[in-house]
This record gives sequence, structure tokens and C-alpha cells, in this order.
Amino acid sequence: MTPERLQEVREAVQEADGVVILTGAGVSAESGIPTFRDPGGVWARYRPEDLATPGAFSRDPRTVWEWYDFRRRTVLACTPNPGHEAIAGLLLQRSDATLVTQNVDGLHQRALEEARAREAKPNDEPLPDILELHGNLLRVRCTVCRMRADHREPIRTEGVDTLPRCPDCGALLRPDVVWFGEMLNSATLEASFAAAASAQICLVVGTSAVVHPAAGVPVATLQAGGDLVEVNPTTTPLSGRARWTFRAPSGQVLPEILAAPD
Ligand code: BV8
Ligand code: ZN
Repeated sequence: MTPERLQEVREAVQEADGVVILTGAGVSAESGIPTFRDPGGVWARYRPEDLATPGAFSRDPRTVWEWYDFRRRTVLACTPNPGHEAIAGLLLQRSDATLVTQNVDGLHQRALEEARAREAKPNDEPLPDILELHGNLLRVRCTVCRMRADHREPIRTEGVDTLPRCPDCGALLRPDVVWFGEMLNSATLEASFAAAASAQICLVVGTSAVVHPAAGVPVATLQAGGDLVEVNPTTTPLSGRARWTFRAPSGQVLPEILAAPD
């Protein structure tokens, strides 16, 4: 990460007409949240098929809720890191910047709210939308009706009968995340691909780029003639298509390349 390369990317981002950022679990690693596929990552102890699928939930909702409750408590005990903060600063600075995240930990939202609160002049404009491709751990939704709500309280997982129930229809509630084999929200997905296709630069940060359709978002930027910047200590299937790569943690790189123009 030479100073020249950093400056080159800083200028490219500042001059770009449209910037999209796709993040994965790696952007939250420095906040203490285990990733999915790194050695010791959260999947290392579990197989995705066992827990993050509709079949697992219908077979054993108690165990699935136990795992999600553990992840929710982990996330609530963590705080955004300088990588989240750098992205939040860019989103507040530029209306042509879009964040698409695979993460369900809500740390980008918290970083955005904290950045807004720190702004010198009071600003009551709505916060920029974050496109959460895979949902959010801190929301629940009903398995039967359309009820959906923020939910941060601990989940009582002693038995199936203590699991959370829908206040409207009494059915089991589930985490409001997208499981393997489930469709993503089509409006969120369309907005993500549209933003990528109209961006000159896509920053791909902290993702192993193996989960689809999320991993296709940066390809939309390439197909429209744009460039990729990859920020990841290890290589991914997208590395060979990146014009710039930074083999370093996002908490170090993002503040450098996204800092406000001098
Ligand atoms: C669907 C929510 C279709 C739940 C998640 C074969 C080929 C292609 C696709 C498939 C296939 N077989 C099956 C599929 C489809 C499947 C899929 O992609 N499977 C993969 C595994 C092959 N996709 C789906 O099922 C999707 N749905 O396709 O539906 C359909 C069609 C018709 C009808 C019905 C359905 C749904 C996918 C969503 C699954 N849900 N999460 C939960 O979290 O509990 S995915 C899960 O993986 C997380 O969301 C996570 O974000 C995501 C991706 O992982 P990453 O974020 O990339 O994390 P990972 O650990 O892998 O990588 C971390 C990276 O960070 C590493 O590269 C590391 O080097 C780096 N890093 C570490 N430290 C740092 C760092 N980087 C920077 N700084 C650091 N400090
Ligand atoms: Zn209901």
C-alpha cells in the first residue's frame, strides 16, 4: 500500500461519477465479530446447512434461535470500527455513493447514526439508505403473516414454547435474515445492481465473494466499464479483476482512501 497507490485511489474515488461499496463480514472483523469462512470463522464451528437454512429452522427452531441469539448478543456488545466510520463519512458526504452490504450485524447503520450525531451543523435530512442484501440480525419477522419489527431483547431459547411469537397471529417469529436457498428482497437486489451498473468505481471490502447473487454486484460495475478496488488481506475470485488491491485490513485502508478531499 504505497503512498502513491493510496493517492491514486483517493483521487479516483473523489473523481468517480458514482461509487458503490460492497461489504462482507471482513469489514466487521476488527470490531470483534467472527467472519464466516476465515479459520475460526463462525461457519468453522457450524455448517451453514445446519443453521442458516429454512429447513434447519423448521426442523429445530430452538437451536437455530440459540445460535442467532448468541450472534445478536455478540453484535450488540461490539462497536463500529474505523472502516465502518470511513464508509459512513463517505455516505454523508456524497449523494452518489451507495453502500450494499452482505452483513446482518447492523454496524454500518450504527456508524452512520453516530457520524450524523457528530456533524457540526444539525442536519435533519434522512440518513442514506443502506442496502442490506441479507437482512439484519436485530430485526424479526413472522413465519406466517407480514409482521416485521426491530427486536434486540434476548431470546428465551429454553424450549420451543419460550421462542418469540408473533403478536398479531401467534406464529413463530424468525430472524429477519436471508437464509441459503431463500430469495433476496427483489427491490434491494435491483437497487444494488442498478447502483453498481451506474458507478465508475466499486469498492469490494471484506468479502470472500463466494455467495451469490451478492458477489455479482461488483461484476455489474465492471460490465458497465467501471473499476474495482478490492480491500482484503487475502485473494478472492474477484481479485484478478480489480484495478487496485489492498492486502490489508479495511480498518486501516478505508480511512486512508475515503478521507474527505484535502
Ligand atoms: C439464492 C445471512 C436463489 C444469514 C447469508 C453454487 C454457485 C453459486 C451459488 C450457489 C451455488 N450453490 C448454492 C448457491 C446459492 C447460494 C450461495 O451463494 N452459496 C454459496 C455458499 C456457494 N446463495 C443463496 O442461497 C442465496 N439465495 O441464491 O436464492 C433462489 C433461486 C430460486 C428460488 C429460491 C432461491 C442466499 C444467500 C444468502 C445467505 N445468507 N447470511 C446469516 O448471516 O446467518 S450469507 C453469509 O455469507 C453472510 O451474509 C456473509 O456476509 C455472506 C458472505 O460471506 P462474507 O461476508 O464474504 O464473509 P466470509 O467470512 O466468507 O469472508 C470474509 C472475508 O473478509 C474474507 O475474504 C477475509 O479474507 C476478509 N477479511 C478478514 N478480516 C478482514 C477482511 N477483510 C478486510 N479487513 C479485515 N480486517
Ligand atoms: Zn404473524
